[in-house]
Amino acid sequence: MPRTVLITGATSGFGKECARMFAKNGDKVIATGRRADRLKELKEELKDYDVLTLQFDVSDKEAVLENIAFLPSKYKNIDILINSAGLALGLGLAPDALIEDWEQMIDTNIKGLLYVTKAVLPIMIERKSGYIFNLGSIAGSWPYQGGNVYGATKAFVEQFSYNLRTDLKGTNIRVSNIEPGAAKTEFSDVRFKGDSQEAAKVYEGYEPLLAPDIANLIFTLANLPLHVNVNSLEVMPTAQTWAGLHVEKN
Ligand code: NDP
Ligand code: 8X3
Repeated sequence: MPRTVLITGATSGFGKECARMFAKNGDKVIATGRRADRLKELKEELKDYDVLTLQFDVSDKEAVLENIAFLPSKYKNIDILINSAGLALGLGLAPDALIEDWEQMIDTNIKGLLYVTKAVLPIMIERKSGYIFNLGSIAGSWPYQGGNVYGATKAFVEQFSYNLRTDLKGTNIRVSNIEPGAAKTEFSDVRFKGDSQEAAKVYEGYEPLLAPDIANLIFTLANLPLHVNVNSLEVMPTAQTWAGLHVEKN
C-alpha cells in the first residue's frame, strides 16, 4: 500500500535523497523547498513516479498552513512527515556571530519545523497513524566552537521530538529524532555562505556521511513494524568521534 510522504528540504541533501528513495519505492511523495528550479528538476528526474512538488518557505507560517490545508485530495492523508528543512549559518564564536543568522536558524530549524508539524498533526491524529522524522543533529547534544545557536536549535528539536512523542501517547504516531554527524551535502556551502573552498575543507581527509546513508536509515525506520519506535538515532562517520575535549592551559 503506497504511503504519502511529506518531505521538507527536498531540494537538496537528506530530503532530496529521501524523496528519491520513497518515490522509487512506490510511495506518494510531496517534495517541498524554496527553490523552484530545484523542485522542477526533481519532478523531472522522478517523472515516472508519484511526486507532487510544492514551493514554500517553512518559516512562513501562512504559506505552510495554506499549502498543507489545500493539498490535492490524493495527497491529503500524510502517513510520513520528514522535517529535513534546516540550516546552519556561520561558524563564528557567539560574540562575533550575526544576530540575523541566529534569527534565521531559529525561524527555520525551530519555528519552521513547528509550523509544518502542527499543520500535519491533525491529519495523523484523525487517522490514528503516522510517522514523524525530525532532523536533529549531533550538534544538539555535543557542543563545539561556533555551534552556538545552530546546536541550540537542534537541542530544541531533540527535546521537542521527545515531548511530542509523549503528548501523542495512544495515537499510534511514531516520532524519531535523527541526529547525523558530519555529512557532505550542501550544508557547509550554506553555512559558509557560498565559500565552497571553506565548505570543502570540512570533508577533507576522511569519508563523511553522504545523503543516501541518512535516507537509507530513515527509509529503514519507516519500514519497521508499527509497534517499534526508535526515539533517537545518532549517526556519525566512522572517522568522527567525541574525542577532543579541550583544556585551556595557563
Ligand atoms: P542541505 O543544505 O543539503 O539541504 C537543506 C534543505 O533545507 C534544502 O532543501 C533547503 O531548500 C531546505 N531549506 C532551508 N531553509 C529552508 C526554508 N526556510 N524553507 C524551506 N526549506 C528550507 O542540508 P542537509 O540535507 O545536510 O540538511 C538537512 C537537515 O539535516 C537540516 O536540518 C540540517 O540541519 C540537518 N543536519 C545536517 C547535517 C550535515 O552535516 N549535513 C548533520 C546533521 C543534521 P531550499 O534552499 O530550496 O529552501
Ligand atoms: C551538522 C553536523 O557537526 O556540522 O548538524 O554541526 S555539525
